[in-house]
Amino acid sequence: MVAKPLVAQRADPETVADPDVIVIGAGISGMYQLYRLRELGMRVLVLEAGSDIGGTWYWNRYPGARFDSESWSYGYSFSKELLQEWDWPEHFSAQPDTLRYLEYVADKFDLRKHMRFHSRVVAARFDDEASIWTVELESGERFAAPLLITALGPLSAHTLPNIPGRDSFAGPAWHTARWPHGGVDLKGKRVGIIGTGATAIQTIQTIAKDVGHLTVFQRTPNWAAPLHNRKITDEEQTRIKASYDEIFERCRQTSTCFIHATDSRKALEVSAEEREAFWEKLYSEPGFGIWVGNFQDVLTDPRANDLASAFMAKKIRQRVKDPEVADRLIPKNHGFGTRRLPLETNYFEVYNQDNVRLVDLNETPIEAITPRGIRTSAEAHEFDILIYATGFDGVTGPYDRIDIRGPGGRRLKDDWTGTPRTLLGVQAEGFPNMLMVLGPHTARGNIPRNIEEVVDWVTGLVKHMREHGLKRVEPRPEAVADWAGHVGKAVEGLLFAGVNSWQTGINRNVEGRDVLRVLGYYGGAVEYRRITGEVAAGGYREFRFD
Ligand code: NA7
Repeated sequence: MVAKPLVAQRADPETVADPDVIVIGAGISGMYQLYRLRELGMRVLVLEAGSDIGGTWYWNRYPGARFDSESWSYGYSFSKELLQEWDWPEHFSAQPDTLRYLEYVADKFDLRKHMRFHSRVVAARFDDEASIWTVELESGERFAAPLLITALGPLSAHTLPNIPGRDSFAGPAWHTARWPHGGVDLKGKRVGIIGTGATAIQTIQTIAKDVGHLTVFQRTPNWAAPLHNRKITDEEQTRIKASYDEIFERCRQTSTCFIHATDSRKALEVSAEEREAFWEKLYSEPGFGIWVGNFQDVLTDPRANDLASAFMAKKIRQRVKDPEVADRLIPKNHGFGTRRLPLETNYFEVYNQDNVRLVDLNETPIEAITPRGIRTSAEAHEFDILIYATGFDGVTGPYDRIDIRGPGGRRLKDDWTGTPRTLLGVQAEGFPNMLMVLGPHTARGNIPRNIEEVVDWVTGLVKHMREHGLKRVEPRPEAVADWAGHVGKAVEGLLFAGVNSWQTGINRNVEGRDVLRVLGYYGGAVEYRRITGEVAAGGYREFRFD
């Protein structure tokens, strides 16, 4: 017997009570998935833990939060009208503007009336006989639908540091992904921050000028390159709006969906002068060019990578006055670009300020968080405020936090203790009628571009089912095995695959997440599009339908 879905507790009379599809998450993925499914005439219920839309841009309100994609390559591309209506204020948009953009989209397309907020999903069960998913919220409420689409985001499961005494700190302590909506007054305060990833770098460079004193606790330094952000002028705005077709076409042609295409030359095959000149040029240009538009061998050949790392280390030494501090800021355990490259604005110069101190946790590890601050092996640091910029349990973390059970009680979390098994990253093996947007093994880069492609593809699959009266979809085991082989092959030779980071599934704050895993499809977005396009054109033979 299938649990009858409860009526969503919302004032809006149009709230969907008996959905065809439940979408979990109202971020960029969930919003667009809703839009597309609604076009098919389906009743869609979106369940969202937050109090409003926005996902990443709803949660991550820390000072300095912004994306590293060119704004005009980041927004949704599906509506020409929207593209013409929206003015991005900066080349790399700050979080408040991005959230304002998403709110504009939600209003324009009247998306919220299908959404239920404050609705954190904690469990999802599949009734094998009836082919119905029932999801349960934290509140105990339940909703049921034949199809479940997870739009959880790869970086939504934030993690706190597993340090003794963590909860004993007497003052306010914030994870960057749970930054208070009203902001935090840091003026004149003694602040300690743990972490030096992309988030911490944005936070540190933004707050250093306001705080009384800032102490940065660094376990692993990261390579970082200048963002070179600036305001978009009126002429640029006009030009951008006239060029959207070309911009998105360019994104379609690169393997990461950024506007930056890998250079066809090899670092090892050009002269030292040519190499240096190219790197100087990339270092002076905005965005991810230096990472994904670099010589083609920089992320695959250790010798080329060493040269690039040496160039970046030289830049850090030039920018940081104290040579010892500079040395601590230079990564030693991974090469340039083998972790997600943070882009920065005067980050390294912050360490020239008198009110900023860098504590290298490799020299003096943290022993405990205390009521007054942080105690390392060397000393006790006292703070008014603590900031945890300690990252996320990437890609699989958001799935692990929901008790997802397929036929016979099969638990997704058990299946995914190691590298997940999926078909095209859109379905997990053994979980019928559950489709994923940006789950493991899809191409990732300039995220909204990847999202639009996956959502369009998933929508095509759902449309196919509706047109053929099909009630159930699951991957064929042999197709899963083929895809697993392909995913494994695609990552071969990529230097990042051997380096600890959220991208390789490592998070030392989460039990069991200390083994390298393949969590993306690294054959590039062009190849991913080709393969998924062929599967659709072939009538989805890799899937079994009932
Ligand atoms: P990241 O890149 O995972 O960074 C987390 C940082 O926190 C990193 O420097 C970690 O050091 C540090 N960390 C985590 N736990 C601890 C403990 N227990 N002690 C000391 N230091 C710790 O997350 P971000 O939020 O910066 O960025 C995530 C993505 O968001 C980013 O890639 C962008 O795509 C947007 P570690 O490196 O593990 O030694």
